[in-house]
Amino acid sequence: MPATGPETHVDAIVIGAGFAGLYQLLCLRDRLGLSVQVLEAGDGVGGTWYWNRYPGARCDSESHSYAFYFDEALLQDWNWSERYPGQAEILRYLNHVADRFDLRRNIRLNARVMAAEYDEAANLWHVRTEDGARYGATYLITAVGCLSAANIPQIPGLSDFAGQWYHTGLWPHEGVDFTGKRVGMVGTGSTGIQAAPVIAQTAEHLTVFQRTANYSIPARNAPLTEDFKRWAKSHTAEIRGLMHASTNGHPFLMEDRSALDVSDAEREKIYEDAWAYGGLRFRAAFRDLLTSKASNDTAAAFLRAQIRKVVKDPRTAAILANIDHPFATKRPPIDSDYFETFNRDNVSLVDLRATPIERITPAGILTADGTEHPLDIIVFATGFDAMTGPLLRIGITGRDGLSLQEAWREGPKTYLGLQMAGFPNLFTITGPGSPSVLTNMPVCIEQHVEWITACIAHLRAQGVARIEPDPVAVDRWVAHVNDAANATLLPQAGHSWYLGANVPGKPRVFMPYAGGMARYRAICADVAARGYDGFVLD
Ligand code: N01
Repeated sequence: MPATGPETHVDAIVIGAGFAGLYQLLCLRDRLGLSVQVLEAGDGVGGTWYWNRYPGARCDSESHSYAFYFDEALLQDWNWSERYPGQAEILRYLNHVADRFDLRRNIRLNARVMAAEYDEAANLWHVRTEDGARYGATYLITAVGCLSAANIPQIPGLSDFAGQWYHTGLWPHEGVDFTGKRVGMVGTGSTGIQAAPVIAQTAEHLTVFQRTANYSIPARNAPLTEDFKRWAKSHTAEIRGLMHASTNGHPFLMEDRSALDVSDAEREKIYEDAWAYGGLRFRAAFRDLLTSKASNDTAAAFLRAQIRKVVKDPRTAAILANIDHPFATKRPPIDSDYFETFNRDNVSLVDLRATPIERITPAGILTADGTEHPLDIIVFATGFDAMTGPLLRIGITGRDGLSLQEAWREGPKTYLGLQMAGFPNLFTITGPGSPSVLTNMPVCIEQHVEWITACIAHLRAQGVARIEPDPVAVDRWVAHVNDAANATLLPQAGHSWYLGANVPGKPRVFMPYAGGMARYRAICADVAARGYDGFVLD
């Protein structure tokens, strides 16, 4: 592909070649017969799993559910090795999917999209990549993920640091050797909680800088038994059905009981069992953990007590258990020996609430109490400019020169998380306003891709040139997204990335749809069945 030259015309451009982009390509090309160009910034497919190669990177969804379910033969042929799939295994899986369905011939790698502009007269999206290549397409579909724009904190002095620093989401492919190094890790979200135990195994010393203490539940990862593998392969329809029926797209349903309806002893036993079983299923132990503060308090108390039981040094345990938000109002991490790691001699914890970071010096991190923590390597496990960041960084301009930045000045406004008013024929897979990050992502991605594919098929069958949402429908959906969040405890974690609170200056709006995946799926199906109600087709 030449670095510059005439515009290449296709029916559809897909940005990104992770789970979403790969499946969208397959559907548009093989099911609808469209010409499709996928543009991918990385030099390989895999999206999240291409970029996030930090130590300990592993999915929190169980392997048998973290997969495409659209093709039975693919389900039967692929073998997962552990209860939770590691980064390298998921990347192998996505490469297998790309090869199996002959997807690579329509994917351009190392092609970061720098601008996408809608041309009303031609009804075309003009797309430009970093190297100057130009494309034109009727349909533009973003498959850029929700957690792909790294949030690197603006801490004074970083450029003077004499050692190396890394963000977990942009991890070097050759890996990082921590042997004999003094490592500082900033951030204790899902990523930091996965990385710390692994870094501690080789580092001379690991200092964890914690701003917000976090709950975590043991993953209990283990190799899958042959029995389980056989069971999963012979129950794919049942597993798919469960995932489609559940709130979060996982293959288990929430228990239909309140945490307040059982005796203290029964509740303790239920939590003990859920702790021993491990993983995100803990959250489903009672139906009202995210809707009743009193119920949530019981889970929070249990989880804080577990931290105190595991961590031997009482001062360290107190800092780790000093959690300021209800359980699961920030995305609940699951871990392999996270709290146990603080019992190691080569690991220490700094409480940034008591002593915030003042600056980074050439030799390490200086905290407000005047202590300079000497470091050779800093790992920023500081998360992402979530959901809106990946879209805003593309440089999207809709009708009449309306930039996405301008349209979303007060926060993201979408209809169903799928489209924005003023941006005809632009579809956003797992966009803000969809359940996305609150779910097991492949389930949510398959639903979005299939809805978009059916929608484009409808437009073509009916000879419709354009689709975009009615601004009234957008306002109604934004209000509904807010109502759904406010019906839960989720907005109570005031510093969560769900609210955009982790990025200075970002509007505080609860971004994902908290009404549940099953309900969302039904709403989308209903909208389509009623002739794309709320959309303008012309
Ligand atoms: O990011 P996070 P993440 N100074 O934003 C801290 C998914 N995921 O990469 O809470 C000091 O959750 C910040 O502190 P605070 C999953 O959806 C999935 O861990 O803002 N600290 C927090 O502790 C997850 O939720 C999987 O006060 C600073 C941490 O950095 C999402 O990705 C694995 C700081 C960031 O936590 C993001 O997780 C991993 C600063 N200036 C991730 N800025 C799997 O399923 C931020 N922090 C495998």
